[in-house]
Amino acid sequence: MTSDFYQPVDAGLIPRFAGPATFMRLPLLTSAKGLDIALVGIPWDGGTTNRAGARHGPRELRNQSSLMRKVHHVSKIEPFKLANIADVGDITVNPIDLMLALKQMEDGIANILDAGALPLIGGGDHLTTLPVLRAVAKSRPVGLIHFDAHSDTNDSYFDGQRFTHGTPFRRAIEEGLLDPKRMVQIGIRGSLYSADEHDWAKEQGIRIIYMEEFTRRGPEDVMAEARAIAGDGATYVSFDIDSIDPSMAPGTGTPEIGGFLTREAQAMVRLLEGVNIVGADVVEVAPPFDVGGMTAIAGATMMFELLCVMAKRVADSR
Ligand SMILES: [Mn+2]
Repeated sequence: MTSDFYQPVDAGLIPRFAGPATFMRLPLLTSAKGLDIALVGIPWDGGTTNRAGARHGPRELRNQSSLMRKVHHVSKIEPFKLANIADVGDITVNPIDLMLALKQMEDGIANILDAGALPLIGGGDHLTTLPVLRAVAKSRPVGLIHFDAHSDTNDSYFDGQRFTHGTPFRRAIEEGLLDPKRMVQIGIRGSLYSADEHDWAKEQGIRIIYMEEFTRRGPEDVMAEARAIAGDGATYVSFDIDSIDPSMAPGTGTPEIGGFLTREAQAMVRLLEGVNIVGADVVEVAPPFDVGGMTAIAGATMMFELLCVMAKRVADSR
């Protein structure tokens, strides 16, 4: 089958360690015009409350994504045959001016959407998801399937600061970007600031599936519920790498033990097949805390898993 779609550099001709690193070894474009899915980096961690470093995530995700091949080994999905996909580079973000950075991220994602492509983002800390949602959910609230150790629905930090990587989903609900009744958070765990920390989220109608419940039920059962919560409507998928156990993904700002195995996370993302995904991200990969690139390869692999289900949906909707 021949195709006019962009293809990764052929690893049979040019070895994986050669050449400039782009997401999935795809061409680097200056615009998303003509693409179905745009792979884009947001190198910014200005919302991080503790250990910074996710600003370096996109570059290392690109590097490790050179290990991805063309065909998914379980679903046999071939994303680069099903959809036109390329790397559109990084959104330029001011590392000092938080409010300006949020505007730059929103505008950058809006440009991708205006070109007719779906964004698949390599972050960046989790506050990057807020401006992304401002662009993606501009015309209507969307659902959210959210993998994370943390709910990220706190109100504020440091004497009233409302924009941090612990607050994006509270802001997004307040701004009408997310329908909390179509939101599910999976893998939540770790010590809390206070016993009532998740009460606000639950009062909004968010379904929180704590790690202990996931362990009891397993990926198939949990994802059947997640798909039912998201329904047929437009849904965003946000994957925080700290949902994975730090023994497998130590390079992140807020590690919490007792997390997903990488294979459990992969199984869950595969079960997103058919969901009406309008954008997705992998966030909080912080290379300064990584060990031998193992967190970045987990992140790059999750991006490939997401790319497969997104490309399949694009092709099926054509
Ligand atoms: Mn998070």
